[in-house]
Amino acid sequence: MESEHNHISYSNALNLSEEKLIAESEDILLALNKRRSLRFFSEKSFPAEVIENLVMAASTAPSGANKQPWTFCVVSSPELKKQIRIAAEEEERISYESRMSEEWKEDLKPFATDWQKPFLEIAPYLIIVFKRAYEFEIGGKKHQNYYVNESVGLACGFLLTAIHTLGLVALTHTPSPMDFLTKILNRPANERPFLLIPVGYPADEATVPDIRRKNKEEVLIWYK
Ligand code: IYR
Repeated sequence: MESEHNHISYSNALNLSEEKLIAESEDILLALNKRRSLRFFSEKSFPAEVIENLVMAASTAPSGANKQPWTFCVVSSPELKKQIRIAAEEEERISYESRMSEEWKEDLKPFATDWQKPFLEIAPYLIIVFKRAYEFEIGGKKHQNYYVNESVGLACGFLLTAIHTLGLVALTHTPSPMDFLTKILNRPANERPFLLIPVGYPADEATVPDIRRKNKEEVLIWYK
């Protein structure tokens, strides 16, 4: 391939046999199927270096034109966590009282959620993922990013998978609206909050809703 741009050779060769491919893919399914969104966290913490590695693992996700249009803000300060909880609960209280439809609240009944979000203070780390709609070029001109929601969604998927792989737990929390995070974390105009992800260990008495995953026939259609 002729290109004025440099390409480098690629290899991730494991050369697994077909049997190994099947066995290992089953293991991946079993492992990922154990992931659950947790709302009950332990106060127990772990080294910040772990979070940094997890964030950088997330940042390996594919993105439109490799713009990597994300910023991961990690909050461990108790004062900031408290501010975030107060602001999130205020928005959530209004949402549950007047913004969410009856149908929506009915759909949420199995999860037993309400406006109260104590996990925002209990979890040792809150990762607030911001999407970057555009970048500021030198001189202040705006340079648009591409497929920003898809890219940041993928990075969050990588992050959740990495967290789960360590036996840690997380919640994909979307207090709505989320602009309070822009203010509290003092983020620039090109960034918008995308997802708030508390990370930690599950509380000893943690429970999760008894829900089921769709089966193969419901999610997979073959065109052979
Ligand atoms: N943001 C609210 C409501 C909520 C909405 C959905 I869609 C969920 O899957 C879960 C909760 C809250 O966090 O309670």
